[in-house]
Amino acid sequence: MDKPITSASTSAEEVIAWGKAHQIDTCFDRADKLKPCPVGETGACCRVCHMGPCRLIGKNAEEDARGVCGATLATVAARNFVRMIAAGTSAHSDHARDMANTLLATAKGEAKDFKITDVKKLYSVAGHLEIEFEGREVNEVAKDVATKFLEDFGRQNGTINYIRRAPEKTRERWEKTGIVPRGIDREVVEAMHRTSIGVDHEADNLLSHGLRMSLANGWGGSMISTDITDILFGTPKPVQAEASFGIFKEDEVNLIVHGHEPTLSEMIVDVASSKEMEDYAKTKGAKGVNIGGMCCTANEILMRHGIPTAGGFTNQELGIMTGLIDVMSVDVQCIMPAITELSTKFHTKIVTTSPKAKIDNAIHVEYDEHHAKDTAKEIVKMAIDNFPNRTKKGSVITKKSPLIAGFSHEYIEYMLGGKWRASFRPLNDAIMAGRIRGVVGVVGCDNPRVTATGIHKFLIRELIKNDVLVVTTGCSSAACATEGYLTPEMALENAGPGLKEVCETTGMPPILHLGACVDNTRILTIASAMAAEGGLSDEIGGMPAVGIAPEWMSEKAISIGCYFAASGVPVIMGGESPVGASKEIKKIMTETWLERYRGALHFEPDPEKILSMTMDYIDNAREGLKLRKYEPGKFGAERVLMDMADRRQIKGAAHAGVGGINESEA
Ligand code: XCC
Ligand code: SF4
Repeated sequence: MDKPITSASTSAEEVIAWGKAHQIDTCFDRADKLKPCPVGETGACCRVCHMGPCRLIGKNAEEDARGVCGATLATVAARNFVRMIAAGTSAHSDHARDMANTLLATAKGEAKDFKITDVKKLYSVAGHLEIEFEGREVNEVAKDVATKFLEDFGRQNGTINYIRRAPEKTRERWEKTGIVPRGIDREVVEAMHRTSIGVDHEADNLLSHGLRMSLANGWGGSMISTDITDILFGTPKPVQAEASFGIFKEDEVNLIVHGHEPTLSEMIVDVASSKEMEDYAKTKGAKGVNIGGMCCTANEILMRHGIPTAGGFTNQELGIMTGLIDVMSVDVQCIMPAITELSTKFHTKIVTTSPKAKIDNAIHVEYDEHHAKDTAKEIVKMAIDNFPNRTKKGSVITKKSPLIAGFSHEYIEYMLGGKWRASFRPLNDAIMAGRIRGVVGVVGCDNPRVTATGIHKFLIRELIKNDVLVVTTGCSSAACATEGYLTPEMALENAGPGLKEVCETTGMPPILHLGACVDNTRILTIASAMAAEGGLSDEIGGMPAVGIAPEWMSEKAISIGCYFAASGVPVIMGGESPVGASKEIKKIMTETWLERYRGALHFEPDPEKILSMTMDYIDNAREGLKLRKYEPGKFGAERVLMDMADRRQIKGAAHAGVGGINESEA
């Protein structure tokens, strides 16, 4: 087999090797054994009706092949793609709906374990929603905010609220092409209708609706989720933490929360640190309860509490194979069903908590926001009770890396401009001067089909070396975290001289961890603020900015890629194209969308090509904006490298800046 390397992380490799020696299969082995279906992989298989499934293959499939109904390859591939957007949009938005319901229940006093933590954020959200907040009860404002958000889901006419947060020019493009989203649920239902047998057959028309639906995610569901999570649990600001398997503790109960939702995990974090639970853990011979995270649930509590992360998607099975996890509590999304079977080889208990996400052979402890703390207690107790059952078997673990995470829109603004004149001006200026060449979001999943986490790390290293500021979310940020990339030390050594200079003056690391996958919307609002600040593009399109999801696998990543493209950002997705069978579709996504929205969606498996395409987009955008031509090494070259003591100070400053926002918390 031509795939000897499975992960680009040394600690992951260690566990995988241990697994191999003990005949334990993981997603890496299964990916090797199970090659992707070549017809489905390129979008050429239609199974939307039972005259099929129709496989539109052959040398001249694009011209000649037809389904039983007469559907062309472009129709079939577009339909498949739109259904991916529908699923991805649904995942983020259904999560957002739960957040809105939790906010409403909290405001009404029905969810007693939750409270409004960040009143300042609540007010700023109320401002966006044109809800009066001055002189009103906090909970009354929160009730109105939650209600208004909930209306966005079922709205039949008009547009979703947050569309108004986009730059005017960006919005005009959507209006002109008829893709302003109405209701979140409505766009998904309409997508399922249009893609059912015998309805919409024109690829461009189908894909336009796909974009409208993705905007309902980006400027709707996901953005709502980010804002409500900030309101309930606090807007993130830099925190220090640790990552990788070394966060598991031999002498403490290890309870790992995995999935995407922050609500129950917040309660678990709270309960686990209580005296009651600590004392209880001691009765079972453990020194305490250690909480860790996986995937995006990890990102949520990492950014707000400095809870360590065991890593991203491909680390979930490996974590169990250390034999040190007493309970893995999962909520929704990106949970491999393989973990329950795997857990039987160890003492680990898998607990499912959402009525939407059960797994065979898991223990189900159902969460609802009205009894959040009780549920959390039950799970923490279960983990403690399971601690004495730990056996010695399991892979050795050798590593953990320090990190700084938690850069919200609000914090970046504060970090750049200070408390009284928070602004994106310095960032725009640095880009205009060419100190920073451009900004790239490296986001999304890690994937066992490639050298997992390797493409993320390759691209990020190259980008910062070329003076490109990197923002990261989701499992890409976990890939960075577990490898020690999210520290000023590690990154400053690798950043280009211009970027390094900016980082040194502002105390900002060159790789900013912005949060979970729903928090990609922070990138949208940051780009909008940069457009409003002036000096660069006056819309999101045309900025020297690119989005990359180099190892994507989830439908959510497709939805995210689309809302960035529609918002004006050129996006490059790694791997084979899920619409690769149709040249017509490739043309629509790259040429037509670029013309209409100044964004595009590419699929490119070759990491080197991803990098060069990214640089081309950035340099072309700079030229289009008539900015100074980027000259490598122009800035900072004469400066002496900072010594370690200086760097520590920067780290300290980033940490101390913490009190700067959220004054309203108190
Ligand atoms: Fe899932 Fe968000 Fe992908 Fe990671 S990055 S594998 S979607 S957890 Ni969103
Ligand atoms: Fe085949 Fe057309 Fe049915 Fe698709 S909709 S399965 S192409 S007959």
